[in-house]
Amino acid sequence: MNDEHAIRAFSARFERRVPTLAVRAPGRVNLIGEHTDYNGLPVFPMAIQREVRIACAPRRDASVRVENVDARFERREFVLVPEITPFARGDWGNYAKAAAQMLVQRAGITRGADLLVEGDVPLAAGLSSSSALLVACTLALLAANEVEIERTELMELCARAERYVGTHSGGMDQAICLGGRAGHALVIDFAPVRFEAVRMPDDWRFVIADSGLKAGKSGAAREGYNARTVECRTALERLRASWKETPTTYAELVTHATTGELVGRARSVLDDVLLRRFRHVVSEGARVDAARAAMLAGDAPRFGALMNASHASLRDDYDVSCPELDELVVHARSAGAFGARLTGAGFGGCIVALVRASEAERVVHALRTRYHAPRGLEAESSVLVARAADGADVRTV
Ligand code: NG1
Repeated sequence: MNDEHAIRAFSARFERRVPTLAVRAPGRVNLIGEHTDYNGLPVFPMAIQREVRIACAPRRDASVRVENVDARFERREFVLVPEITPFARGDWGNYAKAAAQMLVQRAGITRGADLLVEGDVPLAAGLSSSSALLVACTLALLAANEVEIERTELMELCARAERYVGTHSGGMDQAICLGGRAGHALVIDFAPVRFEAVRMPDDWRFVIADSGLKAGKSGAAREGYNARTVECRTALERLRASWKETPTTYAELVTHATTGELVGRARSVLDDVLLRRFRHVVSEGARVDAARAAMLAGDAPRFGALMNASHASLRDDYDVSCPELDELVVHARSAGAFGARLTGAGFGGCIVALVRASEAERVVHALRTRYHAPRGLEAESSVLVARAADGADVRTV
């Protein structure tokens, strides 16, 4: 939406008021490092050109009114008070409430705002539309209250704020949304959050393909996600109880021994399921380090091989893939990708594949004709060549 169009759309919804702030917050694709963030191990995502945008008019009172250009999302209103009661579980307005609750507690904000939301991040596709919405609402309310919070603190605050909607996420999505850098992917570490921007080689492209299977934040996918977080915690606790010198976090653990040694030692302590979860987490953390080195060296075959290994681990050890995602990665590889893997939490959503720039259109076409067209899925919007974008920002209009 251009500025003029945005202003007209805004005025039509909010009694001819005029927005003075424009916020954008990008979605993201995770290149490698899946289900590591909530275990305190690194991730390697990049912000993408798909984004959530908010036009915002600060108010004098404490009311927050949120409208969405997408008619599936009904208008929501609430007031900034010390304890903001959530809407029903799964309600989209809870992302605005999550931002507001966090900012009331952290910064004592008192000024509400009228917010008009629009965006083109596919929903429930593992591209982090929800965190983009939360971050966008946060930046809008901060600016409306003329409060500034330093970016890394904001990353931590937004990660914690998302728990308001019932998600115990690890912090990757909020960090990349706020910290993204055009032309770069970010290696992000946690506790405390810190990151390094790694320049994307000019002839690399990441292709994202949607399986068409929704991996929503409610329902089975969320239960599966939360179950994995518990399993990982349990695995660590069991190891700690049986190895006297065992460090207390995964991050400490991996500095003491190689993946092979850790898995070897865990074998006598953990049952089959916990052992496989553990093996995924520690091996995936190591793959992030190796992938960082491969990107710095411009070694696409190596990066691709690591993506393939990541997918196998997510499928066989972490049990978060599904036949559709497995099929998509096979198509991507056979069309010439260096490597491909599911991206995001899994249980549906998208895959990501590394291809040479000159091959990108060919791989996109192959995926559309082999996977999307036979299923009657909208081929055009289901496959995307990602561009590494800048993180979220707010400007006055
Ligand atoms: P998705 O479901 O792809 O947005 C989730 C978590 C991340 C991370 C990945 C798995 C949320 C908001 N995000 O991402 O923190 O744990 O799964 O690597 O739950």
